[in-house]
Amino acid sequence: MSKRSPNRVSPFTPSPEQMACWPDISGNKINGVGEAGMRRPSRIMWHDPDTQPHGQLQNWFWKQGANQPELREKRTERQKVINVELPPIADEKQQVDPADASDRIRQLALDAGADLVGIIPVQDEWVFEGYDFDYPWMVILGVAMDFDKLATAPEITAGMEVVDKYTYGWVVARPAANWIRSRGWRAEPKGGPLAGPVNLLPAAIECGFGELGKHGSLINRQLGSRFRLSAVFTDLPLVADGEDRFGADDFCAGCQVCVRACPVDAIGNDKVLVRGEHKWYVDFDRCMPYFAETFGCAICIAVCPWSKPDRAPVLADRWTRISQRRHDPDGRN
Ligand code: B12
Repeated sequence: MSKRSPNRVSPFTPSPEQMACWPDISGNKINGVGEAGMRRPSRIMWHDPDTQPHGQLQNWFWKQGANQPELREKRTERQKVINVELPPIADEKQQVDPADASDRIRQLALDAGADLVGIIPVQDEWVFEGYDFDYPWMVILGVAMDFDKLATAPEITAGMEVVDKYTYGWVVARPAANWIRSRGWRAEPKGGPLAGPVNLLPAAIECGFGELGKHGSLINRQLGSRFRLSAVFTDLPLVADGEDRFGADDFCAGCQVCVRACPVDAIGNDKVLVRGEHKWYVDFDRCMPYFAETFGCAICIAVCPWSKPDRAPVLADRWTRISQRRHDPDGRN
């Protein structure tokens, strides 16, 4: 039986113009596939193009979008939001109780429209190679994506929703950053599309946003795979949140929806050793060519069974129980 779903756009042949932009090195090698040792991630995409082997390809991707008037307009709006100047940091550093500060930050982000907020100390192995980064804390924010728009993936409507939600990620991060600065501490908001200094997924997992799915994105117990991330980096001492596990990893092990839907077979059924961790991994060299010609694809998160509106809480409830029975059948823990 073929694992291909009937509606796959296959086979896909990338355009010669795109392929001319590809470097000789495999993106999977850059990501550290097969490496047993832990190390910082290397820059693969969405950094300064002159500092990464796939920089020319990144420029080509930007150009494709710039040729689409609607997308270009949304990108321009986003840039305006990114460019808003930060208020100065107050001269006098106020001592704020970490628990009170964390509550305040969480509330500010929620009031600004964030759907998820988590707080975590930054770990060295999350920081991309080559960045000078000296913030000890980060606040991570999640903003939900519109399911109907996402479901059009790989059409441009899904790509435009990605741009909109990147813009919104900046909007929801600014009030917390501004408040921290008004107390005399350093704080910087950081949204997409550029990667910035920190690999966000391991940080978001650690502060309770959910589990890594087979499709290489997070699965959250409320929003499934349908959300984007932004962050605030700060030196204000805060209180860390903990992980949230509810069986998504076990669910993914037995589900093949994204594997079958991926037009370019970039998603596998087995975990892969990447920089010292066995984890779900999406093949960069297969994913990227299609991504580059579909304004960011997003089929994998659109078809994920957890992404359907109202579905994630039901699945989380069910899979918490299944997973508990599987891993602790006698209920000893
Ligand atoms: C570069 C990048 C890409 C690249 C390459 C990704 C890659 N895996 O090689 C491309 C363009 C292909 C891409 C595609 C997509 N991306 Co992308 N991408 C990024 C970006 C900017 C940097 C991540 C990176 O460099 N990864 C390469 C290396 C470091 O990856 P890795 O070692 O394999 O580690 C990955 C995971 O295994 C996990 N991870 C890393 N360490 C550890 C440790 C442990 C213990 C665990 C459990 C997991 C874990 O996190 C990493 C995320 O890629 C982030 C934003 C950010 N600052 O983090 C968004 C980001 C990860 N992408 C995102 C999304 C949604 C997508 C797409 C669905 C596209 C879309 N239209 O939305 C696809 C999915 C394909 C995929 N999963 O690979 C979201 C995920 C949000 C979420 N809810 O999970 C992010 C966070 C953007 C955002 N701000 O919201 N992406």
